[in-house]
Amino acid sequence: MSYFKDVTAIKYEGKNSKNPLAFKYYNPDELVGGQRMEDILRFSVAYWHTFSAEGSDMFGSGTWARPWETGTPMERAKKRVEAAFEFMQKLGVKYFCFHDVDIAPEGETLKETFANLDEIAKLIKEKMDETGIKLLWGTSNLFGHPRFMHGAATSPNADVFAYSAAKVKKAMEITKELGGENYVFWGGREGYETLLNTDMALELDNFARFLHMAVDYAKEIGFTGQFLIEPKPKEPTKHQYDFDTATVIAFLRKYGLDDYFKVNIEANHATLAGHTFQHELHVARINGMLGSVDANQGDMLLGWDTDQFPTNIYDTTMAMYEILKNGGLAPGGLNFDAKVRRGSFEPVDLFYGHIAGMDAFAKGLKVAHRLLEDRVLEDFIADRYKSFTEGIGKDIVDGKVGFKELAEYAMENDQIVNQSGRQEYLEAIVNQYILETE
Ligand code: XLS
Ligand code: NI
Ligand code: NI
Repeated sequence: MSYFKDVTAIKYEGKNSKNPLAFKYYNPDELVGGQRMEDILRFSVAYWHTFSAEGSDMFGSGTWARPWETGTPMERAKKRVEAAFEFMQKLGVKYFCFHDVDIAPEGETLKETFANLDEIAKLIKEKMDETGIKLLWGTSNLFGHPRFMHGAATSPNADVFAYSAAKVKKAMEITKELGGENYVFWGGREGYETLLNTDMALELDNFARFLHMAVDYAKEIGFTGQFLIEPKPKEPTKHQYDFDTATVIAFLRKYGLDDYFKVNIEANHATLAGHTFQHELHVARINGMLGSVDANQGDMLLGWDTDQFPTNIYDTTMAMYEILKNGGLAPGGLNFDAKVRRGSFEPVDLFYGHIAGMDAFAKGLKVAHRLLEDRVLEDFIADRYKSFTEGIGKDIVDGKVGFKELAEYAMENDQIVNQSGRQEYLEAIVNQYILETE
């Protein structure tokens, strides 16, 4: 059974191709800085948006009516596996990610839920072995079901905390079984609506307890994948505890968890937090915490998580700039946590969305590589801060002076001369690199 009959394997045809089902920039075997593009970019397909979701929104039901979504919940889950692997093979993406509930339906009891998961995980394993497609990360959905109305690890209800632990334990076991290279914790409903009913201190302590238990259990079962926390500032709760990268790092350090976790940066979550995608990547990188990326983009005019396919080349360029400076993302990758619009309801739109995103990142990679090779921003920035490499600046950096010495120095040097930051000049150069890169 084929679900994408009209589509054959997507090939690289180069920038002059007019074929919408071909890559214009993404050429997996092409070397960029001596490394294969595919190995740098490590693209991944998100199971939930691409195979499980139905295209519903707050105002209307699903529009996508996927041909594999027919029959009983377990029949649908099995057909979804078929569709997923056919899609990923044709697209030429080597990784995928899932939540427990994306792959198998919940049963009446937790036991039944786990049995469903085991059955589908077995099918997935067979497909993985057959195709060589790998699991970038697994996770557990701790936000969809009504039982998580007040949160999961930060719920005021200890039974929910226990239930959540059971789900994460199982999802970790399955992730390990499938050779998952990472495990993600996105906060879901870990946050609050009002302090009138919330013990924030206890909720945060409990959240940390939960994550410590996860670390302990990973050690116990020998799961060696990287743990990732995915920051997000709003949705579903008004105040999400994992607001942004800086907040997450402070939390991890406070609770002694920073050696075990890195962050999974999602572009749309960055912009919802009032940051650029690059800012979040940069904060993670300079703290040694950049683990993986949920590649998507938001809409400047909309205040929610629209999870669109990333097509903005300026953003992908600056993202790849940070990723290259980070020495890549492995064992993380670029996971398309992105969905086609509700009106893009045909299965072929899934290809168009991914191809657009892959080409945008491939182009961004090439531009970023050239920017770095030519040290365009590097040299400018080094020069801008050169006052800290000599004289009084060096003394500051070397810890040789305090306020007293600095005051004495300032008395003698109080006619300050500054240099231009040259923002527009630099923006023009970046544009030139984008336009000139083949
Ligand atoms: C939701 C998140 C979610 C995580 C995985 O906004 O992006 O999809 O990536 O739970
Ligand atoms: Ni995400
Ligand atoms: Ni999102």
